[in-house]
Amino acid sequence: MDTKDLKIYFCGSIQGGRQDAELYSRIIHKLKQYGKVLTEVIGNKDVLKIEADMTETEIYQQDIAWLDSSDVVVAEVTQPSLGVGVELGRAQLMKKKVLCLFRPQEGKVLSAMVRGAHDGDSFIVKDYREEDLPTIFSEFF
Ligand code: 6IA
Repeated sequence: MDTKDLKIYFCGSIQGGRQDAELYSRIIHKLKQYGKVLTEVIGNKDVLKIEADMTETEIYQQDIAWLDSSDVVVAEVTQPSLGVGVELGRAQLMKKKVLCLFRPQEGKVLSAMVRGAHDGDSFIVKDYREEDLPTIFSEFF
């Protein structure tokens, strides 16, 4: 498959905290080089202010359907988020190719349930700095 046809499910914290929202937006911009990002709204810094016209059940069902339809899952996991944890567990059960990105920093330790899932093949966990992203993505895709 041409990488441009890939469906990419990006995961990032929403209710877990929006301190990395601008970084998510830059990551999504880079991912668009490789395919269609299904979850672009995660990069919108005003996402918590958007008037939702969907119920939480509808959001959940839409996200699970998008996850199911995706070819790859990329998650920024530095800011802990219950929703991202759920998505990663589901993606693993769906046998998706997963890339988790963590920025090591003072006071933050990535959950063993994410780091421990690294298998070097279909579930990849990478410690990174933002400037490493072009290389990481070109190796992953
Ligand atoms: O527990 P969290 O809220 O931090 O979970 C974040 C993850 O769950 C993201 O990776 C999203 O894929 C998914 N998620 C959580 N809330 C929403 C959402 N809210 N819309 C889409 N995906 C979500 C409504 C925003 C809407 C008003 C524009």
